[in-house]
Amino acid sequence: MEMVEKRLGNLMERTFIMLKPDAVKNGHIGNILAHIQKEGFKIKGLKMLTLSNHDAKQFYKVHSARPFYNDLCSYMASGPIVAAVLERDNAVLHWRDVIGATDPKEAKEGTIRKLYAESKEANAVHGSDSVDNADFEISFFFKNYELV
Ligand code: IDP
Ligand code: MG
Repeated sequence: MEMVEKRLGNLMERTFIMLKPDAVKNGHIGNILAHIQKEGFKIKGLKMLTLSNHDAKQFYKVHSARPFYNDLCSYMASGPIVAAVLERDNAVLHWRDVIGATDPKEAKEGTIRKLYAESKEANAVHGSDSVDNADFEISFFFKNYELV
């Protein structure tokens, strides 16, 4: 039994997510957390905070050459966000499926962005795009003792 648990444990993966300022402002925290739990994710860390512009720029520095970078960083610093660490098998890709395309107009029915996003920029949620980036993003927001 212990062996089986160990092997199952190894399949678990973590991803980093945010509920962006539009999702918080529009009162979607509860619905999105319910969606997360319905999809079988365990919440390993959770906090609400407001990013400074400087922190947003650090977090999104991979996008610093993209034309939307400055607007995106100001937007992400414009109001409270919820940051969370989620765990399940295949967490990174599964969360990307659950949230849908970057532009809510292109997101499939039933995805979080289709349900709750305002626009391509104010698109309700963030999700890490790889396991390596998830590790960086988790450590950007959470100390080890803040993860259960
Ligand atoms: P993703 O969040 O679906 O991974 P990325 O391409 O990594 O999308 O872009 C990061 C974030 O930058 C998006 O979630 C969105 O908020 C914003 N963004 C991306 N493309 C555009 C754009 O063309 N116009 C405005 N904002 C954008
Ligand atoms: Mg991305």
